[in-house]
Amino acid sequence: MDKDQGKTGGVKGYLTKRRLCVVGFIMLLFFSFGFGVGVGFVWYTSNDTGLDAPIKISSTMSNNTQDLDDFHKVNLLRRSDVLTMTLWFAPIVWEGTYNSEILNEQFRQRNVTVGLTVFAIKKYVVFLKKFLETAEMYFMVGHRVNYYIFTDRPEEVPEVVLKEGRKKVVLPVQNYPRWQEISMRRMEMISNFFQQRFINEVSYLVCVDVDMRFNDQVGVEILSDLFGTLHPGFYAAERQSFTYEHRPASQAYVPSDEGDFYYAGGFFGGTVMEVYKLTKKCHEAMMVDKANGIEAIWHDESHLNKYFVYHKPTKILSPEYLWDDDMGRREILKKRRFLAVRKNHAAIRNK
Ligand code: 5GW
Ligand code: MN
Repeated sequence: MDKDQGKTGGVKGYLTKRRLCVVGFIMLLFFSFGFGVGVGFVWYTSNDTGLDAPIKISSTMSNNTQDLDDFHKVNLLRRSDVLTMTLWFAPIVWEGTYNSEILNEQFRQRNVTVGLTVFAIKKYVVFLKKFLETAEMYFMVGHRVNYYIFTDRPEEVPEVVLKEGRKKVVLPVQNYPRWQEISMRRMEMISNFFQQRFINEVSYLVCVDVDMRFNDQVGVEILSDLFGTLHPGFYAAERQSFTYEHRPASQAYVPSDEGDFYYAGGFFGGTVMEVYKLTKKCHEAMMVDKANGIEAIWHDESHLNKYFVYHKPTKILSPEYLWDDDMGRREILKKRRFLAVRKNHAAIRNK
């Protein structure tokens, strides 16, 4: 009895207020170390070097919206106004989340060549001049670039003076009477030139709309195995409002409890191999739809979005990389790098 009492008394005596303070302080140190490692990890991954290791991603990771909220809070540490990393640890690229100097140096050492694919079918050749001129000012400055211009009017491709290390490749292709098909067939045509050109000529492909102009730097910070761009109309939207294809009969169908972001059809890319897999798969899905007499609500964009639900991008570009002043709130951006050109739909599309 005495012994026990003594022991208890000893513990009590040992845990004086002052000692409690010391223990508390040590525990605080311990926790802040863990916190520091956590913050360091967020910092490290959001400063993606562009030299990517392949990332294996579970498609169910983002189904818990509570997790998404918590994750958003962690990311408040990095840039207080925007999400800078996905639940599968893909960086989301905004101005202020990367270091151009370091990245440029790394990609220069690898002597990377970047392919930029663009389609100018029928009247859309009118967009090429501004597109190419501004790309010379802002796209992959200081790196090797091949422009791949898919067109049914090769003679109307404008002569634009290109800087050293940059060249233009005109790829004659057929046109289609329906505009939806012009847009959708891009997937097929890109995949068709994989063997013949891309695999031998470039490391990465960047696939974009032509009715656009560059307005600020778009550099190697975008490069990764597989990347997509947040659509300027949906970057702040909830999943329920994403305009995925909701009819199960379409190959582009995304169930209402799946999907992370709504991506723009007008800016995606990755390594030649990843872009090949993406474009081939999307094209095949569109052919199945066609045979079944169905066309996805937003055409190739719907199929791209479906693809990204099950093949998570290894990097995501903020709407800085595909902006439309008619869609989003301009104030949220520090840079508007690639802008939709206003078009007279009636005049341009139907000729
Ligand atoms: C697209 C819509 C209606 C009529 C014609 C077209 C069209 C698209 C065309 O006649 N020629 C053509 O080359 N395109 C390609 O498809 C362009 O690269 C264009 O950027 C892309 C997607 O079409 P957009 O840009 O009109 O679609 P939105 O969603 O940006 O308006
Ligand atoms: Mn467009």
